[in-house]
Amino acid sequence: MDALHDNYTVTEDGRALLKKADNDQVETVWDRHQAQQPHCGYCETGLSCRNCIMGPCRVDPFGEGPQQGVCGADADIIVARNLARMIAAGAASHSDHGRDLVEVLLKVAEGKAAGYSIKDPAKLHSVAAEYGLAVDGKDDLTLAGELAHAMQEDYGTRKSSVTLLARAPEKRRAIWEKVGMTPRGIDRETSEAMHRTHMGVDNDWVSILVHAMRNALSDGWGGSMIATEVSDILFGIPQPNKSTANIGVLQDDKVNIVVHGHNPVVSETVVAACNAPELLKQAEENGAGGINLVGVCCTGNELMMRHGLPMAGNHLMTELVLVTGAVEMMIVDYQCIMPSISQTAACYHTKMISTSEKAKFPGMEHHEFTPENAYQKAEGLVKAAVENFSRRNQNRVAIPAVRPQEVVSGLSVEAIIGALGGTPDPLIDAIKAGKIRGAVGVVGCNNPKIKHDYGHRELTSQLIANDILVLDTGCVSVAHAKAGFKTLDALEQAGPGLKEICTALGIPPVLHVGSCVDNVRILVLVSALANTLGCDISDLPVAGSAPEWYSEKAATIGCYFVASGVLTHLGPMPPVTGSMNVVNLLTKGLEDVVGATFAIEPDPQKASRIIIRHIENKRKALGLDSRDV
Ligand code: CUV
Ligand code: SF4
Repeated sequence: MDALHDNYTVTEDGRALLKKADNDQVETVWDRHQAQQPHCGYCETGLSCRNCIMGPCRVDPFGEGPQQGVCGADADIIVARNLARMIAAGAASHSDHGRDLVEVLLKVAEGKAAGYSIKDPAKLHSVAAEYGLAVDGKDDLTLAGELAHAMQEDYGTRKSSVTLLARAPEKRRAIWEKVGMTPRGIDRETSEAMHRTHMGVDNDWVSILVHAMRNALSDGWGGSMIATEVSDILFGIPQPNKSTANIGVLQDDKVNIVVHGHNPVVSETVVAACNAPELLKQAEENGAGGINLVGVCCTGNELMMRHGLPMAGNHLMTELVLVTGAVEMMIVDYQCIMPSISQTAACYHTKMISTSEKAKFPGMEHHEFTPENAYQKAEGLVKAAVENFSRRNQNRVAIPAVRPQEVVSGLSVEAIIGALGGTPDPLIDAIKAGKIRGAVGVVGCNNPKIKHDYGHRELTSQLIANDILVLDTGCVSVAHAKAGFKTLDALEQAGPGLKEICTALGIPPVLHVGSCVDNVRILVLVSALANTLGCDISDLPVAGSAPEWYSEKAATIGCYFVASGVLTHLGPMPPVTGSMNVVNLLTKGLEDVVGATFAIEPDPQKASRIIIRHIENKRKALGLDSRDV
């Protein structure tokens, strides 16, 4: 069994907990992944369709069985439609997260959201100005209301393009205009994606995919960007901070509360409640040494970025965190929350709490959070967690003895520019001088198809050793944190040029820029670099990578990176191999359309070489020195 666990994860805490899960007879995501083998080949290649009930249909990849669905759709059409629906779901998820934040902003403006406030009025003013609002002499709440309404307009269809698209370099916007990818309303593009992929609508696979890219852009430069900006306005722009990561952040003698999901709207109020003096006093009275709030997944990332909150683990660790038996309560919002986790929790004393009407789970207690009641709800939940401490079954508690790894977090674009002394110029100079070869956003999830955190660690260690600056978000950022990449000590593993520059700036070689919606911070940064250099994003020596992605949201992120001109590597293969036309378009043809493609390579070593070669080629094209790889 131990050998098997070594195949599941590269992490020490993960292996220890897999062993405990076995002893405790708790099933994990890896067990269920085994039980699914072999996966359906039609679905894996994208060749099955159930878009209508003349079907379900499938196309035989070997050319022997049927080559068309009942309606006549062939492999190209079916694969393209399936991919488009995947991207629509990802765009819908991130953009709906943004919408919830805009609604909180509006309630704050109306004085109806007692637990929230405007933490960053300067950002409120600057974003409002970008929306063309008259900001002078207006008080914060009036402006917040106007901005919320203007953002809601972006979701609809009344404009020819989403507002924040203006942040993209002019050359990039011209490309989108030319190829028909300029995103109009956020909801419009997603809704249109569903329309186009209905039986008998868009049956030109190229045109389906062009729209899918436009849909992804409506999220990247629309819904997700709004999510990040409003989070900063409401909760503050992240600034560099010190934190810790891995399972060792759970504490034996304290009330452990874990927040899980993506939207900081709920968890920010939990942070506040955990500091309430009367609750801390109650924890003591119950025999606990205090309240220990930690995060997992992207909700954890949001709180780590803004509060330096400790991080217990990423996607594949979410069940295992509960297997410690030391968690009094897990509070979830939405996205990437495996419905299995309430079964896991049922083996221990852990209380499981859902908070959003759109994300309910069997076996969880539901406590609906609204902007009006959020803080009160949070207080009530923390109180219940404190009370649950005495119900711990000490025989089943075992937190693996790993020392929490130190982490530097909070590298928002504002913080990065701050570290650079107020302008992106020092970074550009370092790139021009060849000390830093380029930058890569390593982002995305875990997937049991890939050894947990292996892809992230391997790829990133190669990149930094080759003088490439790494920015991370999502589950990758947790993997990197646990591997120790986000400390100044990690500069020992960096190439000489990267080490020199990062040492001078006092930053690690791997920068935590946030959660998955915060991938837009990378778009903002590359736009700033391109604008300063007077070039397009596709001219820059940069790339994106999702070595262990699993989710529909990650597919959408990959698409908006590529459509924005950034070569993007994917570890796991998306379900497209049933159509060589689609594969060729994604991995080659898009170069002529948007100046970037996908590169698909499960082996992180090989992937690093693809990325390094790409960066050196881009350097050459810019007239900078380039190394042979
Ligand atoms: Ni989005 S990164 S599993 S929690 S999308 Fe979720 Fe953040 Fe992947 Fe991880
Ligand atoms: Fe079959 Fe066409 Fe219906 Fe899909 S849309 S299920 S291919 S008939």
